[in-house]
Amino acid sequence: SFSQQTYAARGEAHSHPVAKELFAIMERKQSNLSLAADVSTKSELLALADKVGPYICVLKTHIDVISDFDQDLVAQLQALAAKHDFLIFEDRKFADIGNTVKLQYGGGVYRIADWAHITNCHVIPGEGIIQGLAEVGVPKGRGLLLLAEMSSKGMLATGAYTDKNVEMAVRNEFVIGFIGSKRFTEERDLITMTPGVGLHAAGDALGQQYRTPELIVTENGSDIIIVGRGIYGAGKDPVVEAKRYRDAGWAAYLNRLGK
Ligand code: 5FU
Repeated sequence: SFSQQTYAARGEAHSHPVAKELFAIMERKQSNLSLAADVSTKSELLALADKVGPYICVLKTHIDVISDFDQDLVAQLQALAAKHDFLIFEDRKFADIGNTVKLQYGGGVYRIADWAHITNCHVIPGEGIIQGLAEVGVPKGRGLLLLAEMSSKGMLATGAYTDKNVEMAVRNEFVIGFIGSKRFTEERDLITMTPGVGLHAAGDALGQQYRTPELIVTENGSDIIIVGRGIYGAGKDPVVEAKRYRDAGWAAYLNRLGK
């Protein structure tokens, strides 16, 4: 199983450039932690990314919640990604027909494909969404995650719907993995990234549910933990918390390998 192999070995064997780079970063930094940086201004986002950058493999953004977004923000994020050696994942959750998502991914105010190494989509419209995104993303060397599951209470991505995500991921080279809670397939080395990870609470008032790095990485075989408020939440020192989650995620990975 890919879960029994090191990130380094998986990176060397991988055919997708984004996955290859991601595994290499994880190994270099000994980190399978992604920061969900859900702050609402440019200065807060840049300050948080600069502080926590040394401890993460991926910075996950919701660029449309930044009230003073401009192209300089993107340039500065890219500079921080180079400085601290992490990838940028815009958690856009595209969900429209192929032709529309092409416009949304490549253009508009945000021009996501120009700066996000990774983005994601729902497959609710059918496989054309992947084809539309691929037309923009493949020439730019980007990668896509499918939302095979979500972390929130009562979410509807289950059973046959989740299975369809896995089938579509296996046959589309642009897809590098999933958002979900576990490893889904051994057919290609598809990466699972898991949000809803926290050591601080069981959930929030709006349906979020938190599980531990041990459950997600050691038991379920997921590859990357995504942590937001557990790191930057009220009263927390983001550097202290990022180190804590980085260490917990890496220990869970070493346990999985039996080391
Ligand atoms: F796809 C998903 C999902 O199923 N659950 C999520 O929580 C994405 N997320 C994102 O992860 C969500 O939009 C937040 O950006 C982040 C979780 O943040 P938290 O502060 O750790 O709860």
